[in-house]
Amino acid sequence: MDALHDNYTVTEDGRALLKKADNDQVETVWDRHQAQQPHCGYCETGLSCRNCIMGPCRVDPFGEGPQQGVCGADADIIVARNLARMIAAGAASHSDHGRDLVEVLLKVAEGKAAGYSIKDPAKLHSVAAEYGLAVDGKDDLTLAGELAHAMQEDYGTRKSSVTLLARAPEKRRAIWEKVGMTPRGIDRETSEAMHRTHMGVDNDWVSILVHAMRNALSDGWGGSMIATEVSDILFGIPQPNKSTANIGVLQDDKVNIVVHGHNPVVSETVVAACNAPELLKQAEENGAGGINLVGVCCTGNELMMRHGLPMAGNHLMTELVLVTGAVEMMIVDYQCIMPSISQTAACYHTKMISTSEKAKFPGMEHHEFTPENAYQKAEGLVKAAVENFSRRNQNRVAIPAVRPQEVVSGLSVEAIIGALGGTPDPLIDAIKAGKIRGAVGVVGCNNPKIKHDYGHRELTSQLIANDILVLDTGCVSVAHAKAGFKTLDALEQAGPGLKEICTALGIPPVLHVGSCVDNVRILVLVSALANTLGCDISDLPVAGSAPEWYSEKAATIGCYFVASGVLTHLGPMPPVTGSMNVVNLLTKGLEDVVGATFAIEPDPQKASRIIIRHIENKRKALGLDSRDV
Ligand code: SF4
Ligand code: MSK
Repeated sequence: MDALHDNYTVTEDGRALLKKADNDQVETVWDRHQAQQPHCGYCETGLSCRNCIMGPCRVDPFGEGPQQGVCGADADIIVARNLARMIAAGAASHSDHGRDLVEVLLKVAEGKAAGYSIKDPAKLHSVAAEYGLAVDGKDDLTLAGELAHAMQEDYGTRKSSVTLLARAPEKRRAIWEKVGMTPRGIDRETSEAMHRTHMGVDNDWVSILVHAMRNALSDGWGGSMIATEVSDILFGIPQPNKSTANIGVLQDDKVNIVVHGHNPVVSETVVAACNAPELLKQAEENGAGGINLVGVCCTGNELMMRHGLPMAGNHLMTELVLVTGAVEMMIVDYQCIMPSISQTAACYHTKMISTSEKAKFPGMEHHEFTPENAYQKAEGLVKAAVENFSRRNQNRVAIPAVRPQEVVSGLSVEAIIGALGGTPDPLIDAIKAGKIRGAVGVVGCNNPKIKHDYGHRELTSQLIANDILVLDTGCVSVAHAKAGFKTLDALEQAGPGLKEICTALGIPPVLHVGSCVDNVRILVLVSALANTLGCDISDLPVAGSAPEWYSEKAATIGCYFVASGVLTHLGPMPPVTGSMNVVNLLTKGLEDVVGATFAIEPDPQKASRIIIRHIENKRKALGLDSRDV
C-alpha cells in the first residue's frame, strides 16, 4: 500500500494521511479514480455529444464507425462545441463569483450588510474612476453603490466591450477587435456560447472556437477581474505577510475550523467570528487551547493573502484534511468541493456546513449566508464548532507530525510594485539585463491523473533554477508553499540572476498572487509591463502553465491567457484529440490569430524546456540577450 501511496502524491503529509485513510477504511478521490478506469475513450477525445435527444452520438476516431452524429455534426464540430461549453461553464463560475461580490458591495452601499465594510477606499476610488464615475467629493458608500451598478452593467449587454478591457495594451485590444474577440458583456458571451452550441446554430468549428476565446476573455477581463477588484475593495488589498502551510497547521489542542471553496464573502465573516472574545472564552471553557481557523483550496488562498491565515492543503488534500479526525467543522462556499467530503466527514465527528443558496451538498447542514445575516451566521457556526470539540474521538485523531512550512504570501500587484519601489521599472531593468530571463504564471489545480503536486514542484524548480520568476495562484500555490518555494531560503535553488534580484528586493523566487480568480492580477501585471515597454503582451518573455489542471474554470483561464497573448502550457490534455483540426488550431494556428498558443506536455521536465525555450525566443525577438536551450 505504501508504494501505491508514493505513486499518488509527492507530499509527506498526503502519504501519511492516505495510510490513515486506509486504516480508517475511508475511500478517497484516488480510489474512485481507479474505479473509473478505463475512462470512456469517446469522452476523453471529445467525440461524444449529448446536446440533444436525437443522440447521444459519438464519432468513431478510427474511421470505421459513424463519422457524424444524427444531426450530421462531424468530429470537428462536436469537439469544438464540447470545448466551448467547457469554457462557458468555467467563465460562468468565476464570473458568477464576481457577481456575488458586487451584490455584497451594493448591500454595503445601501447599509444592509452589517458584517461588511469598505476596507480600501483608495481602491474603490481608483476602480470607480476606471468606470468613468465622477469620484471627487463623493462619500465611499455613494461611490460604492454607483460602482456596483456600473459593474452590474458589465454583466449585461448594454456596452460594446467590458470596462476593464481598457487595462489591456492598445495593441492587444486592436488584435481582439480585428479577429472578433472583443468581449461585449460577461453574461452575454456565456449565454451566446450556449446558444451557438445548440444543435443547428454555429456549425463552423473555427467560429465556435473564436467565440469560446471571446467568452474566456469576458471572464478574465470581466467577471474574474471584477471579483478580484471588489474583494480588494471590501476586504483590503493583500500585502506581504508571513504564514504557514501543510497539514501540520491543524492543532491537536484547539478547535480546528476549515474553510473551503472560493468566495471570501463567507470566510471573511468566519475570520471575524473566530476572533470574538466570547467565543474564544467558550473554547477555553470547553477545554480547548483556542480556535484555529485554517483554509484549503482557494478560500484558503484568499484568507492567506489578506490575513496570513494558515493553509492546510489543496484540492487533492481536502478529504485527507478530514481524515486527521481533528477537524471540528468544515465550512464550504462553492466550487471544487467534492461531494464526497461529507461521506469522509461522517467517519469522524466533523460537522459539514454549506452556506450558499447555489451550492448544496448531500450530508451537509445548510446555513445560508446573505449579506444581511453573514456575521450572525458565522458566529453561530463558530459556536457550534466550539461545542463539537468535546465530541472528538481521540482514538481516531492523528495529525501527521510535519512541521508547518513557512510561507511569504500577499503578493498582489500593488504589493509587487511596492516591493519594486513604486514602479515596474526595476523588474523591467532586471529582465533587460538578463538577470531575470522572464516570468511564468504557474496556476491551476490537482488532478488524480497526475501524481499530486509532482508537476508543480518539478516544473517550478526548473524555472527558478533558470532565472525565471514564478507567480502562482490557486492550488499550485499550496503545492509551492509546502515545497518551501515561498521563502527567502528558496533563493538557494534559484539561478544566480534571479537570486541576486530577489535578495535585493527581499522577495522569494515564487510569488503568491492569490486564488483562481486572482489570475487576473497576472493579466494586470503583464499589461503594466507591456504598457511600460510600449509593446504587446505577446512580445513579453512570459508564459503560463497549469501542470495539474482539472476544472472547467482552469480551461477558461488557459484560454484567456492565450487570447491575451501568453503561451500557456497544460499538463493534462483537454478532451480535443478527436479533432486534429482543433488540436492544430489550439497548438499552432492561434499563433497567427492572437500571437500565442497552447503547449500540451504532461512531463514537467519537458514542459520546462518548452517554456524556457519560448522565453529565450521572446527575449531574442525583443533584441535582448538570449541563451541556447
Ligand atoms: Fe447527436 Fe447532433 Fe444531437 Fe449532438 S446535437 S446529440 S451530434 S444529434
Ligand atoms: S481551487 S479550480 S482545484 S486551483 Fe481554485 Fe484549486 Fe483548481 Fe479549484
